Amino acid sequence: MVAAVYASALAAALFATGSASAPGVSLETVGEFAPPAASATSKAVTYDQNLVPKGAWIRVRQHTQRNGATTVQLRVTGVKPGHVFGVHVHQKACGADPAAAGSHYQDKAGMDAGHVNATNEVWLDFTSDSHGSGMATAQHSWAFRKGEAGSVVIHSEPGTKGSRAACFTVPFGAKS
Ligand SMILES: [Cu+2]
Repeated sequence: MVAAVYASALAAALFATGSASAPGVSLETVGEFAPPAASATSKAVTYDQNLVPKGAWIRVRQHTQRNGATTVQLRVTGVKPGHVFGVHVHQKACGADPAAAGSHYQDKAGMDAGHVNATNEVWLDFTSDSHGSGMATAQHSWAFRKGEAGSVVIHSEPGTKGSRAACFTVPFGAKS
């Protein structure tokens, strides 16, 4: 009974975000993490299997309205339980080298505290539950510039201090 109620709620949510008549950009990307050597054909690379084991899953959704307002949703399963992760949208696609994803995507470019924050960047920090699942949502009034947002990087710590534990290539869409 509980499962049936949950399923109907999920179907309603999918219908609301997946409507063909909705203006703007709607994107959903799903991946299964693998270490770099095994991920030549995967979009999801783990660099730290203690935090993001092989076989963990990630789903990223983007919805950008015609006025530019953008929502990014993150869902992960199979990561280390009870851990606080830092997550940001980065500029480039993932690679075998954790540095391949480049810097954070920013609405207005700058390296000071006035630019490196969750308002000017897309932060999706989350704490995994006892089963290793987690989710986060970020909402902004601005849209991505075309081709300048290419991945979601999962870090070992929240905020900006953690090392890169995993990366998921997501070709974020620009406002049409
Ligand atoms: Cu980051």
